[in-house]
Amino acid sequence: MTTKKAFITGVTGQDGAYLSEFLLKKGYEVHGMKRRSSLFNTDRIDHLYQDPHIENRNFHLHYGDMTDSTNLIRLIQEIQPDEIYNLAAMSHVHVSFQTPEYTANADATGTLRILEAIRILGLEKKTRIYQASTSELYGKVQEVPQSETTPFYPRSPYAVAKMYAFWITVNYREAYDMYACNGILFNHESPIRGETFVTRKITRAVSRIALGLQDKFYLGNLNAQRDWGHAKDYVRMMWMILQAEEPEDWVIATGKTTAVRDFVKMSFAETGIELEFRGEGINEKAYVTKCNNPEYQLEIGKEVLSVDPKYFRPTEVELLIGDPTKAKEKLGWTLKYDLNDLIKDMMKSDLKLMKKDQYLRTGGYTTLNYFE
Ligand code: NDP
Ligand code: GDR
Repeated sequence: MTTKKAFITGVTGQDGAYLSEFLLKKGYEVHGMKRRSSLFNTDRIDHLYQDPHIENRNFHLHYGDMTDSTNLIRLIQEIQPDEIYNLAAMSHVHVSFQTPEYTANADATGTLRILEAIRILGLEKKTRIYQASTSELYGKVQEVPQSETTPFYPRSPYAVAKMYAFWITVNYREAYDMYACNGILFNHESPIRGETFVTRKITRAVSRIALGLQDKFYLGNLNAQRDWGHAKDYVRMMWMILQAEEPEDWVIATGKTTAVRDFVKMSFAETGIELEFRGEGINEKAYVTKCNNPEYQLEIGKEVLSVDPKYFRPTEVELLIGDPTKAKEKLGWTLKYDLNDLIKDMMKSDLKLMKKDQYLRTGGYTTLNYFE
């Protein structure tokens, strides 16, 4: 049996790292595309790295960028992948309001570049393509829960760019008979989630506050509701989507939704700290009402969270809740993690990380001043 080759764009991101690990365990030869950056940006995949001097490697990294067609064509020509997972994107919804043109270039036109590369190279019959679509396409609530037939109403430059990527993927599938699929994935998180997405921002801040490294933190819209799953479950589905007999588009979600405010309460509860929220809108704050863990010395009544309107978005997505019935029935989609498991996993990891920070501080190694 010949080894299957996968090409992953966005290999250094949360999903790219979990997917690489998953495909390597399945026996794939994995090729990942990373961007050149002035600092190392491979933290999430360093455990998979293989020295380029050893023979028979099965994990390869290539420099590239979604905004560079010739680079993408050359890479795909060299690799001749059986499967492409197009995960690279400017993936932060709030930031996309500040960098709308770049977001369109990387997320929308970038997807077109991959599809065109396949056509130019005549790989339509060989290469299957997974496009990282998103629940952000649903945007302004039209229907709940949201399924493959719910109309789209994108609410950010990111979502509009991803909507183009969704439809160009469908169009190339229909026009050129390509095996190209959209996975409409709802929010999925993990201990390696980017630090500025709300779940990781919360689990990091809660860990630091519990350990006395920080007094309080600030969030935006506490009422937003999201259907949060674990990234490990979701990358498995990316692969299953490309193993289906026919190329289709799929909603992947847990079917449950939770408000940002409740995610905060649940994260604090992991450290034995209970909270009460008082006030409304921009005046809402959270205070400690109980501290059941002797390891953490938080005084009752301490204010640990305020709202800062700078985190509000010009147009917000208030409620996401997915209906994964199609994936459950046709692909056998099952979840290994629920929200409690996810928060436990993230809190355990961030507490460990912050304890390391605490030890470094105590030892006097917090900041290395290169300019002294
Ligand atoms: P991350 O932000 O963690 O990772 C994004 C990846 O894309 C990183 O490897 C990043 O590189 C890379 N990248 C960004 N811009 C470019 C570019 N111009 N050229 C090449 N690479 C680039 O995202 P996730 O792993 O969370 O998400 C993966 C994909 O799934 C994204 O497309 C996202 O929009 C989509 N998605 C994510 C969901 C989620 O809840 N996580 C839900 C639905 C869809 P670098 O490390 O150098 O920044
Ligand atoms: P989202 O994720 O926009 O859903 O996009 P994010 O975690 O950024 O926001 C979720 C909700 O929390 C609210 N919120 C805050 N968000 C951030 N980042 N920071 C805050 O301080 C804060 N306070 C409240 C937001 O307003 C929002 O309602 C993610 C990304 O991974 C996308 O790439 C992906 O397509 C979608 O999930 C599905």
